[in-house]
Amino acid sequence: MSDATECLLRLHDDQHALEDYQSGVPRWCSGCGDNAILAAVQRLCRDEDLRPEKTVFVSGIGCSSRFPHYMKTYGLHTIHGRALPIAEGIRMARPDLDVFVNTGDGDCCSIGAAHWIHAIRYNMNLTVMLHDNQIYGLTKKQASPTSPLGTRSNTTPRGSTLAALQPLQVTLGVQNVSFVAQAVDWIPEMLYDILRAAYHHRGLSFVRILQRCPEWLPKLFEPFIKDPQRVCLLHHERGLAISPELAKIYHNQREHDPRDLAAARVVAASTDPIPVGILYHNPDVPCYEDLRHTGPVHSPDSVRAGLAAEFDKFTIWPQDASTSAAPSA
Ligand SMILES: Cc1ncc(C[n+]2csc(CCOP(=O)(O)OP(=O)(O)O)c2C)c(N)n1
Ligand code: SF4
Ligand SMILES: [Mg+2]
Repeated sequence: MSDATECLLRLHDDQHALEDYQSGVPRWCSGCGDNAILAAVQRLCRDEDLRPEKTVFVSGIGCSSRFPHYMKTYGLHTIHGRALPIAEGIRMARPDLDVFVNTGDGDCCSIGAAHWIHAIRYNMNLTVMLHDNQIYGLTKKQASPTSPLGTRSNTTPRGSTLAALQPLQVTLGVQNVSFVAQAVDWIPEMLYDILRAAYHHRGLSFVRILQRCPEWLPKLFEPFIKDPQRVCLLHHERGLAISPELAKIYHNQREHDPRDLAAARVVAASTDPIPVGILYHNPDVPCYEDLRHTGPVHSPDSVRAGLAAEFDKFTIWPQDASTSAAPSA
């Protein structure tokens, strides 16, 4: 983007309101946790005064992947499992944009698993939300890799036979991991604080959000919602503080230093109580786009000229064709 265009955009820079980020009426079921995630993200955009024209939401396929439709920003509702590499491409070409990724547990941990692992290692500056409802929602109840052992679904009518994959543990096991957190859709205050910290981290922030799907697994998180003792809030001076209001409800708290990777792995292993907060944060891991930074981004004209030069190498001009040897049979 030229300096002149940048200047013109700034002329219209009023403080944004919530409505500036809201688009359409979400088609998610009532009570779906995706609604709470959307509300927290729109609030974050408003509070950080993100410019809608410089913000992009990228998703794969699934109920949760409808997310970009409901944000009045740029957005790409892409291909199943491919949100991360597409977001990385955007980041590489347009480092001036804020790039968010919304991906489901099937999208990220099943068909997109290879991209997930490599995205962690590349550590590009992206805010990634894993909407983990532990089921394939859009395709009407198939078991996902994160479905708890014994989950009855259309693909596992007698109950799933494999132990659930643990996204936090997987992510914390990958080289160059720099930010890992867990949120739950039913504690909006923590969800917001975690997303805000994730947004401010330079590098790939991976936020797993336990998300309710009342349509296919209505009882999944009920015991944890009814008994606050089964949720453990993480706090630390280098992480998040717990507000007095939350502390009144959630007595189960743990001081956890997010710089301690070994301790983060221990915390990640717990499924009951559910740890909520920042598990790991290392601001010193380099971002791939910084390591590969090659100067100014190419302009459309320079890209066009470069492509024309490349294609010209393969052009067969009429005079060349008449002198070239006939292909042998
Ligand atoms: C290549 C390909 N394979 C399979 C599908 C079918 N499909 C669409 S969404 C989906 C799973 C969605 O589950 P999840 O990612 O957990 O998202 P949710 O709907 O639960 O938010 C599948 C298997 C597809 N669209 N494309
Ligand atoms: S099927 Fe589940 S995940 Fe999909 S919109 Fe409904 S409640 Fe949400
Ligand atoms: Mg899902």
